[in-house]
Amino acid sequence: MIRDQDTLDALVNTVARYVRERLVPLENQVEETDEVPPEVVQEMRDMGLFGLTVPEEYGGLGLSMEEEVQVLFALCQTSPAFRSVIGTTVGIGSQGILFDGTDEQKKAWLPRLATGELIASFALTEPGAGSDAASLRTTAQRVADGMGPGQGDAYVVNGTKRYITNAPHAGLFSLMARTDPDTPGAGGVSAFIVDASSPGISFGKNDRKMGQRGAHTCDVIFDNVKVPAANLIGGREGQGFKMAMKVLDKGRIHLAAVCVGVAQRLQNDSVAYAAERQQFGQAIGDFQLVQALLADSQAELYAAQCMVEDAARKRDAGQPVSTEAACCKYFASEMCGRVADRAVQIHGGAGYMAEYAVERFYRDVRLFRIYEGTSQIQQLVIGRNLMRAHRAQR
Ligand code: COS
Repeated sequence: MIRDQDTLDALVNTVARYVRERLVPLENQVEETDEVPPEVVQEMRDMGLFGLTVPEEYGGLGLSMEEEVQVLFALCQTSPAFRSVIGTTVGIGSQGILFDGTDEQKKAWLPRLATGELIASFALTEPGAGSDAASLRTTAQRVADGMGPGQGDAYVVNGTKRYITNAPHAGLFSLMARTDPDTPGAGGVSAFIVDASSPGISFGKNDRKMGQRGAHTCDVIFDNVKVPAANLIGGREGQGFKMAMKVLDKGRIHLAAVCVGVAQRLQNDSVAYAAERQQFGQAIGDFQLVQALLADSQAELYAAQCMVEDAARKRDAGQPVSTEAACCKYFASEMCGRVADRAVQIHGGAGYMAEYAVERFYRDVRLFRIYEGTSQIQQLVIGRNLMRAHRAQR
């Protein structure tokens, strides 16, 4: 946690200026080349952005969730691909190690994540296991002395993971695999830290996506990959699914903050365009029907921001936030979709043209309603939690 407000303000202002002056001018280049320039990745390392959520004792900034979302509001007022550079490392790829890892695992891996030397990816989804994550089929079979005589036991991993963000750049995977083939569902799943350079790992082609060019996903194929038993997260089998769910609870607040940042950028562009574009002898922003579009977006944006800040504070206070996280992800991602739609509408014909950023954002934001749990999964989580809480009370 950053202890004084001035230091946090300085960090947020530095990020905001970096976005404005450095990243926004690169957006078209990233779209055309499908690559965030390597020098930008290095600048993000130098700014300490890879270590936002890693505790100070492991070399990071150790931001609280409330602080993290403030940084994200600023960082995400540009193409989501830039956030993706650090997204899995500060988020879903590393947090399981932080929550459930042993001291040795934290010491071995977190410092290199904090500097950005290693990129972390979260490997849960499979060709046959998307929303139904507990049905995953990748196996990890324990073999005595599997690392070689006297080198310790190994888990031998076989299976395919799909749509894995940052996989082509990853140094490590937080991998969920089935250690107990006789226990179907969540109970048989364990979590591992897997060195991405391990023999037997291969990668599919980069996926061709609707948007978010510059952020890369692909299949990861594990073919008899030996993982040291010491890399079983937390040292206990059968805990991997719960770890993934805890990681996603936090990830969903993180992603909702991303949606707020992107929606703010869309709103800024829309207001600027409405003030500049003249029709019928006046700025279109002076017409009440255009103002109504802006007002709807502003109200929703403000609501989402308040939700995210509230959920982050509750999480920092140690309260369970599974319901709040799902509410945030659900509302903020749907909000962002509506704001993007209105932004295109306000821009009129220009909004359909590639030379305006809103056309690109309109495609980019579609993913927010899908990954890290679809809107329908968030509804299901919220509804189930309400019913459970009610029954537990009675
Ligand atoms: N925190 C801690 N533990 C949790 C949890 C949470 N948020 N959510 C569930 N668990 C635990 C449950 O308590 C249960 O443990 P017990 O059997 O000991 O009680 C176990 O995990 C299984 O939970 P559940 O029965 O709810 O699992 P389901 O198979 O019904 O799945 C959903 C639940 C659908 C919510 C889950 O599969 C999910 O989130 N799917 C979406 C996956 C996703 O977001 N994919 C994106 C990939 S990453 S980009």
